[in-house]
Amino acid sequence: MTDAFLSTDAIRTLFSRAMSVMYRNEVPAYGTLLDLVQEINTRVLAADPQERARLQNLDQLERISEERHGAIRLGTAAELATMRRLFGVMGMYPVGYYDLSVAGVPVHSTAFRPLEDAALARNPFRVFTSLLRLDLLDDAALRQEAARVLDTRQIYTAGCLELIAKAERQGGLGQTDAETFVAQALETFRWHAHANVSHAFYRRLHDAHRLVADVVAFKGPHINHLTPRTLDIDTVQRTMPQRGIVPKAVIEGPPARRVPILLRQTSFKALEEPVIYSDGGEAVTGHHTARFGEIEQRGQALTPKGQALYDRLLNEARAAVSPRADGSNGAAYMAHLAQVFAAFPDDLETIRAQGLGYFRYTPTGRAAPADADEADPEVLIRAGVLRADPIIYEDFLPVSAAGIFQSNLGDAATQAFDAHPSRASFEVALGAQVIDPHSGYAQTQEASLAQARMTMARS
Ligand code: OOG
Ligand code: NI
Repeated sequence: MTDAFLSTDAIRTLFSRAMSVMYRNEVPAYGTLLDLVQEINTRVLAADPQERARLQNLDQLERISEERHGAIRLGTAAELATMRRLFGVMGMYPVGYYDLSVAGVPVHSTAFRPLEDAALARNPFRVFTSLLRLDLLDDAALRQEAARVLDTRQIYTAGCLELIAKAERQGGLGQTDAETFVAQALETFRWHAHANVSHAFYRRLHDAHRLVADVVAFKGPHINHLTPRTLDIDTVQRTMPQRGIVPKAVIEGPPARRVPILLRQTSFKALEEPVIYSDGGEAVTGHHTARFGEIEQRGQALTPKGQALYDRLLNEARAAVSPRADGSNGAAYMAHLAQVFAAFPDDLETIRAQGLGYFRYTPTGRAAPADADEADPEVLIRAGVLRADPIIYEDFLPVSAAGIFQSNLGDAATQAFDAHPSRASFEVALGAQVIDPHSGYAQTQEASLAQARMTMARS
């Protein structure tokens, strides 16, 4: 008999904590950022007892500063298909399709994350996972050689592959297996200072695109950043330089608002790290820039209508002032962004009335009218028997992701690729369809309302 299976949530938590420890060792500046985030979170909570109580109620206080996501970049379809199975062991599934070719980055991506409310509440850790698109490069000889290098590498340990298969066969892993699985999986995400290619070939890859070198030249898809949650992103952004870390030029996403929406994120710039190339016996050393730290602050998930308004305003803001990588117009950009976003309603009543955001409905406990099971939710809210709280956004934003990529690929002029969304080919590589993010939010909203009506009808 096998011992009881560990829940996928528990395996995910073992994994995210182990990743955090490993990354702090590998990238000390990341530890500095984590300390800063923690300090500012503590300060925010001390100054705002109401927010503190709210988070305590949600049982989120203890893990407030823990990692929320990380990111990797894969080289081949086979690597992606196995990654899907690896994350499956931890209850993480591919949600959303992000085409980053539009922003000059030759990848397309998904985010592996938990789906259910309860799982997200226990540990929302996600991994933004990109697949390199060699097909977008012009140089056919380089494409071929890069594909050959990628096809001969094995990014998973034998032990990891065995335990993935065992988890699939049995429907889970016991404690001991889960611990071994996490230790083995960690090997895939570790930094390898020894490159897989010669210095000359590294240069060719790098000249084609920095990102191509980052994926092809190494033995594995090193985790390139982790991202804790901050309760005050503007303050962390401002304070980073005092701790000796260089923030990217601007905070990505919407401006600061009374009602936070979607996702705001910023990062410190990737560090130069020593690399040893494989030049047949001889050790040739050089540098590679890839790994950084990021922070995020999440707000309300938007309906397709709200998302369309967000996209329109963001495009409008960027058409007038586009943030320069050197930070020289950062303040002007942020100020202009805030101005343009004045057109996005900033109170929950209007957001609800205009159908811009998703809400979770709960009964307040006050006696409900007899027709509570069919009355208009707005009437019930006005009567004080129903409350509506914003549902938090759990996904990513393509323009923001591109900004994070770009700021960490160096400040050289961005390369243009023709927009080539190719969701179908991504799904073939993945071996599954990606899940539509909106369906989850809409379902949560509807289910909460149905549940609230049932509860009110019974009371
Ligand atoms: C991923 C960048 C995207 C985010 O938070 O939007 C991302 C990468 O640089 O590989 O992590
Ligand atoms: Ni990120």
